[in-house]
Formats: sequence, C-alpha cells, structure tokens
Amino acid sequence: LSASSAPYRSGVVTILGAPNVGKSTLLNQLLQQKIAIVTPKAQTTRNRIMGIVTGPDFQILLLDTPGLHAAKEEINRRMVKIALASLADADAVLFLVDCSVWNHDKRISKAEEYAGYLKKITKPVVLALNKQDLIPQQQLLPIMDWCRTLHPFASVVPVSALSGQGVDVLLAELVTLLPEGPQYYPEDLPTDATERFIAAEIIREKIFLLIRKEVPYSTAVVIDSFEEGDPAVIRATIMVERDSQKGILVGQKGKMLATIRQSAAADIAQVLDRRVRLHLWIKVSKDWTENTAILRDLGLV
Ligand code: GDP
Ligand code: K
Ligand code: MG
Repeated sequence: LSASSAPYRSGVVTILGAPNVGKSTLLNQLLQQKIAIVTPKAQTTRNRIMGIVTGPDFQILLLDTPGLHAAKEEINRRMVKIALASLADADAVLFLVDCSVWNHDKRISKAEEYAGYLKKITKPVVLALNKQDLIPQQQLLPIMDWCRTLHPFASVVPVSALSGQGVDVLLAELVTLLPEGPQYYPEDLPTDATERFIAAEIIREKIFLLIRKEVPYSTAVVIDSFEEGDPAVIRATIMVERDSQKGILVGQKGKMLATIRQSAAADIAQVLDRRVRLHLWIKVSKDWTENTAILRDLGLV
C-alpha cells in the first residue's frame, strides 16, 4: 500500500431541513440527475428517497426526507416521523438551511427552531447554507460565524444547490464523516427508487407546479401498470378527495389534465431515456389523506 491510498468510505447521510430550503434540488445536483421532485411549494416530498453518490473512494447513501415542520394533519405528522426516523440509520446528518431569507430578526427566531431539531441529533452534522447565489458575498462570512455558535457542527459550507457552487466542498466534508466500508451499490446506480416510483413522483410534481393552492396536497398518484419497452407505456391514477378537486385537475375541456400528462411524460421520458406513452385517470377517494390503509399503500406509514 502506498502512503497516499485512502481507505474506501461508505455510509448513510440524512438530509434534514425545513420545507423549501432546497433538499431535493441538492440531491438532484449531487446525482447529476433528477430523482427527487422539486417545486416551489412546501411539503412536496412525502417519502424518503435515497440517492447514491459514488466517487473513486467513497459511496454516500443520501436520504432526502420530507421537510421538518410543525405538523397538524395526519399525513403531515407521518411525514415528519419519516424524516426523524431516518436519523437512526444515519452516519452523519446534512442540515440544510436557506440563508437567503435571513435578516437579523429572522435569524434569531430560526436559531430557536434549529436548536429544537439539533438537540435531538447525536450524529455529526454538516450545516449547508443553501441559496448562497441569492445573497451578497460579503454577508457569507458573518453568517457562517454566527452559525458556528448554534451547534458544534462538523463543518459549515455555503452552497448553491441550483448552480452546484460549493457542492464539491460539501461532498468532501461529508465523506470525511463516513466510516470505512464497502461499495454497497453498483457505481452507476443513482437511486434505489424504482422507475415506477420516480414516474409517480414526476406526475405529482406537475400537479404541484400547475394546480393552484391546496388541491395538490389532496392528491396521490398510483401507477396502475408500467410496461417496459420503447415506448414505455404507463397507466396511472391520480387520487383526489373531492369531486370539485377532480374538476380542477381535469380543467376546461380536459386541458389541465392534458397539460399535466404532456409535461410529466416529457420528464419521465428524459429520466428513462426512452419514449413514454402516459395515460392518466382521476379517481375521487374521500378523505384518503386520513385513511391508514391508503397511506400504507403509498409507503407513508
Ligand atoms: P425542498 O422542499 O427542501 O426539497 O426544496 P426544493 O428542492 O423542492 O426547492 C424549493 C425551491 O427552492 C425550488 O423552487 C428550487 O428551485 C429553489 N432552490 C433550491 N436550491 C436553490 C439554490 O441554491 N438557489 C436558488 N436561487 N434557488 C434554489
Ligand atoms: K419543495
Ligand atoms: Mg423535497
């Protein structure tokens, strides 16, 4: 062995942070691929999604989680539980914050919120200050100093998940926190999620992006069939809670549903790297977000 040969490191890193700080964007940036859906709305990531980042001498299994937030409804409580439960398996935590929304007062109130989560975490934590592209550079150092007073972070790294700036530094910091270990997955596998799951998530993303306000939170997407081949033929059902929501999803003369279908099909085709024929149905299933059997089917229990 030469003096320069580093041990192979591998392990699990959980990404934690409030809704909309950029957790899914960062995961996609690290993987150079879209596996997690990104929307400007909070609470769009419902399940935990694992991304696999493989380097020459490391493999990081990254868990994207639903955002941490005060949860009232059943489905939201379950999402926070999924986020915190994934900590048990983690070797390290990547705590992501959106530093672009901080002014002085906001920082103070945020500090209390973060402290609440951080005191529950016994694993080493790397703090990533995301959306640094939105703040003046001279503000970065004071913010980093202030952050170091909040918690004994393993490191504090400014990044832009959107542009990729700082992401290589962040990756290197995370690798130092991993134990020596084997390569668990093939080096070209970006996620343990199935194509089926990613297809359903992309359809859900389009609903969030295209439909106003609260309707998307009442929807779930179930893949009824997924025929491999070129084109891949995918049939999916969008579940809603009420007839009125179905009307909004269908839209005038079916235009909204057509738009959702077209934009989802285009994105799925890109991920699968082949043509896609997508068929969508809408089903009204009253109060499914409170229904344990349905939540279990969706992997949310
Ligand atoms: P999550 O809820 O934490 O998973 O956040 P998302 O990844 O869904 O991102 C929420 C919003 O923030 C989206 O509109 C992203 O495009 C945006 N966003 C994420 N990272 C950055 C960043 O580094 N810079 C900027 N300007 N926007 C970002
Ligand atoms: K989001
Ligand atoms: Mg997300």
